[in-house]
Amino acid sequence: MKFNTKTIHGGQENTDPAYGAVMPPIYQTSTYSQTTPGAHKGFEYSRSANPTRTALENSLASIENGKYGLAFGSGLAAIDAILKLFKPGDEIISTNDLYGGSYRLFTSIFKDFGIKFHFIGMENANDIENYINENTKLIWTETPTNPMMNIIDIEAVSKIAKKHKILLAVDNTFATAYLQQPLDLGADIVMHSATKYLGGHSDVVMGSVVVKDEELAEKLYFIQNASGAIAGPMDSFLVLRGIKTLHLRMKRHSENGRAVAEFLNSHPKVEKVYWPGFEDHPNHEIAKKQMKDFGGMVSFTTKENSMKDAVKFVENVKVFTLAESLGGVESLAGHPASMTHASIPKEEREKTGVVDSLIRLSVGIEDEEDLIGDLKQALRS
Ligand code: P1T
Repeated sequence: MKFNTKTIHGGQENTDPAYGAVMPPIYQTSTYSQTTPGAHKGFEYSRSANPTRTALENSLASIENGKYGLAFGSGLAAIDAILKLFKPGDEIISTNDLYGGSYRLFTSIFKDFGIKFHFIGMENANDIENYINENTKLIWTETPTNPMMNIIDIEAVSKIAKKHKILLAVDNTFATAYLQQPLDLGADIVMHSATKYLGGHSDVVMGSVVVKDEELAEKLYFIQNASGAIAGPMDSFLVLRGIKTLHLRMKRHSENGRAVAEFLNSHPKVEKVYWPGFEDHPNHEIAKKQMKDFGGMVSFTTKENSMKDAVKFVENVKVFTLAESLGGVESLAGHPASMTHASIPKEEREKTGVVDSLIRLSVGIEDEEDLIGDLKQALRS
């Protein structure tokens, strides 16, 4: 099955054995009747499994070219479950440019449980080897990174991970399986904030994890059930519906993303635009190699280079909405330093370029002219 068919049918055989409903019903139930203890129709309690969630989990596994999908109550709950694979004394090497909430989870929760983190730039994959020792268990990457749009070479990192028998996890939130398939490039775990492009309509908070390896899947399933941060049936239905148009939306997000990046790049008030589609982006060739297109996320700074100016810009947009999050059909504008990345200490985030004047755009699927017109007027004011 090709990707554009998988988004609609992948893993969806027999999702409603009762009536043949084309969309899997929302099984809004916590429990399932049994005829004698242990005798049931495959479901016993909705923390362990729920048919609507299972339908979504099968779809997730299918679009990521994995075997096993797991849906969690949020992207951070998904990351939390992955990190519970490890124990005190283990070390994790993470990209230093990543979602602020992931950084907060690593440094404010798992560090206290005895896991050691190394945050490093991964634009040159070979740099990772300098941080590997016998305690290293996981390499954590995001690509493109949030919010600096750095590109990490998944295939190159996976070779290093395999050589040292370390797991490689890729947070695929910005690209989605439409643009990039980390498991095919050698990653062991692919994770999403499904809140974003997978859901696609800014109406649900969810996380997903997909793997190929059965033993790893069993460990993650055990954590999902034992810790309990599952996705609910209504939210599972919404994300499953979102995935059915993922290929159409991502194509359009990428077209509008390109138009916005090129417009900003030629604007006299704009200092620097971060978008991997530019030929002078440091890892443009890798982006071209591992992604189908460059997506709808664009970050930039203005020549004024001040916090005041950036804040004024995000206050003045009208078609774009000033809001946290990304990946919905509507365009959003954000100020990472005070919003999504406020939990990273200023000196740490500034090392990676998340300065006070940085603005991040999630370019939606509206008409390109309206989006550019809006950016023009906001830059003018
Ligand atoms: O918000 P949640 O569903 O828990 O997902 C966390 C998360 C994980 N990974 C990446 C790359 C993310 O961007 C996020 C959430 N990000 C935002 C809310 C944001 O505006 O960047």
